[in-house]
Amino acid sequence: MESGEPHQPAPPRLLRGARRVLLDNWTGTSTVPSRGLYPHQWSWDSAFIAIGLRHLSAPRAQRELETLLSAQWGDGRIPHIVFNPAVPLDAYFPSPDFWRSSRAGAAAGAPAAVETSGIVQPPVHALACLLVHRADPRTSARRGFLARLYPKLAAWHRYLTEARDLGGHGLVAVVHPWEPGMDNSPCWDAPLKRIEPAAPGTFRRADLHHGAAADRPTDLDYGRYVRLAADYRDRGYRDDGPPPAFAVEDPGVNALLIASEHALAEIATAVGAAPAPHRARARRLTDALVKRLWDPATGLFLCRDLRDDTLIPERGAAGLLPLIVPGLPPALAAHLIRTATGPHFGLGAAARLVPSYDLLGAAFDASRYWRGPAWFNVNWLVERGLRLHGAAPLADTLRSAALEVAVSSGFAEYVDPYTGQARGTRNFSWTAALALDLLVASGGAGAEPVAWDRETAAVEAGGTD
Ligand code: 9WN
Repeated sequence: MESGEPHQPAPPRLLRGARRVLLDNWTGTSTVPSRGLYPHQWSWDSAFIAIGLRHLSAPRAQRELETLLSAQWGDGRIPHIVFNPAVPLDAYFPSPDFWRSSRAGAAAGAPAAVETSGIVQPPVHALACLLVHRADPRTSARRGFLARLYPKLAAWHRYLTEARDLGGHGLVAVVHPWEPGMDNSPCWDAPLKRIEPAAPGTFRRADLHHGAAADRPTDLDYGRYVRLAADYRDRGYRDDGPPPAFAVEDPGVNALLIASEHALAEIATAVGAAPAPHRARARRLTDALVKRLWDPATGLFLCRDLRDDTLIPERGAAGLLPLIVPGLPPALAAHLIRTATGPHFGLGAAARLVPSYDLLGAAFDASRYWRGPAWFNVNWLVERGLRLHGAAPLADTLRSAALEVAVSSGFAEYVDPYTGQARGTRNFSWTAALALDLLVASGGAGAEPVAWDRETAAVEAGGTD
């Protein structure tokens, strides 16, 4: 580290490094999660990226979200990938010719002019829009940022709370393990067992060209992901009709929706719309979240498998994410914090960063994707939740650890939760963006904007396309 102190954060190095990652990964209208492994635009990545990008260029952060929302479907869904037509088909799998959104999704309102996936990711977008707006309210107002995005965000939340309330209990259900963003979490092992995998020779993974196989999901998991996605596509990406083979109520997705619904209430106020319906919906969702997914025995929120309406007995990091819900009952928040600092997640003790899965779980693997490694978006959310619920000293500890590890790992996609050693790809956009956000929040860097290029200058001058 530049300072010569092995365990001190290095703000100048972090600032320079994070800026370089975000600059290199910018395509002109949005940011790729990583140049090699993920060469298109991803939904929740863009939300997290915009949260960091706002400190460097608020217009560029606005543009990031606008680009994503311009690919919204007529039924309100925001697709989990927006494909860049300039990228070769074999650079990422599943590619646009697998999803075939403009044809297969036509009845659901898939756009004709851009190819996307047909599934979704967690709704962090309204929260991101609000934070981006706050970074530079004048430019935001001049560009009509919130006024243009508010109806789109409202339609997105309507899609989730109506079309995706598959259990009819007032919570959103996911229909594919990629939807909650934590692809191969051990929470999906039991529901995935029922799925007949696509035959190995029928698809070609591209991810193994960019990373160690031991850090990535197995071929068997991939076969099941492909089968579920193909089945959803073949039913026209419709959410009515017979229940899908995989349907789970996930605490992370629902907690993020609630946090975003609170943000939407503030956005509504800013654009002269009524905030009350959003607040009421946030309260209803919070009640349902507690009723359906809180498990007092483990002190954690669990996933519920809608096929047999039972809680899945695995401790995933998504179960800690309700900490970001403003209206969470204080006793539950206190219990969740005890769980986070206990032996299963090791926060402030055995683990440097919160792992993606139970340190003591039978399926724990410190290297493999969402089966143990620590991810920076999860840690950013937990840090925020700890602060929200009165645990500022613990949040400070987590923030310092995240800043150190972000730099020392080369802005890794994920890290070993005990050692902080890099796993997955490097120069990963949300790691850089969220580290930057934590750095600014800690007072370690000014929110000094940078004029990156002429294109950004044009957006700053008021263009909206
Ligand atoms: C599938 C882009 C995405 C993240 C997900 C992460 C990973 C994709 C993949 O990469 O998923 O969507 O190919 O493995 O699990 O959270 O959004 O960074």
